[in-house]
Amino acid sequence: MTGTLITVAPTGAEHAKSDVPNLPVTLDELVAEAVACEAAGAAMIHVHIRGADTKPTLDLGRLKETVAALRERTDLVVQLSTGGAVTDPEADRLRVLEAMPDSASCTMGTVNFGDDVFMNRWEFVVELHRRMRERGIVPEYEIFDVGQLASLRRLLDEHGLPAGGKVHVDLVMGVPGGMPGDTETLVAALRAIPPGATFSATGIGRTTVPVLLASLSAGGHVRVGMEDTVSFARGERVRDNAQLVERAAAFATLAQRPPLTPSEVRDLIGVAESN
Ligand code: KMH
Ligand code: ZN
Repeated sequence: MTGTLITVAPTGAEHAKSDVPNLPVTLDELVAEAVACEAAGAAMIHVHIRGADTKPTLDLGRLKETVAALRERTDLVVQLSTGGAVTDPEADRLRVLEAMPDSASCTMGTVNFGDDVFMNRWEFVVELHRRMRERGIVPEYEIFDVGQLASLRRLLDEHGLPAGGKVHVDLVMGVPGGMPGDTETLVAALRAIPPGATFSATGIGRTTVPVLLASLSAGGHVRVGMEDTVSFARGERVRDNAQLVERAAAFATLAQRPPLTPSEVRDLIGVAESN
């Protein structure tokens, strides 16, 4: 069995800086967190950016600047979110790819998202997949519910393998409206995953630790970060993203599947070394 890919998702689009003062929202804060997370064992970063007003943005200039800064200061595989915030229009989400990250998220269907709806129409998903392949950007297929894995199989059958020729999935568990974050559901999802695909899992909120342990025990990889939880333990707020990565790295090492390096992860998911 291989080592563990640890992805850090440091910011997300949901938490407000006013509620979570240690959330990295400026470029300097993001890069400082990224450097610390790489030192703690992360190999990939899943990036949402914020504007000067600290609100989520998909501004292309800022995205390009972010990709460049992360490449300059870290060796992390840089993955941009095309999910954005639930309010982002499709055109803006597609334009994210023009920032030319190593990888980008590609959510495989529409899902209720708390009190909101995270829209991912079939035609939009196909267009994301097509444009990523054209640009050599490796997708991470984000799965919020088990049925979305059937859509992934359909996508691969009808439109072929992604750039890099490998299929990597991230199970995002515990979103209110999506699949629950528990071992039984993770095992059910694995039955539906395309053969040969690699997978990560992340659990939102209090499902973070159970999902992390379930994924490690099932041979999977993990995503952690303040996008997914701002609570470290009952009654204890997260100190910073590196604290979550350190814990994931410790669990992975205990499971005898220590953290993979960014270079090993490029090989695992099919990102070209030159990116
Ligand atoms: N912020 C969520 C609405 C992704 O990054 O691709 C969507 C999300 C998924 O976080
Ligand atoms: Zn995200």
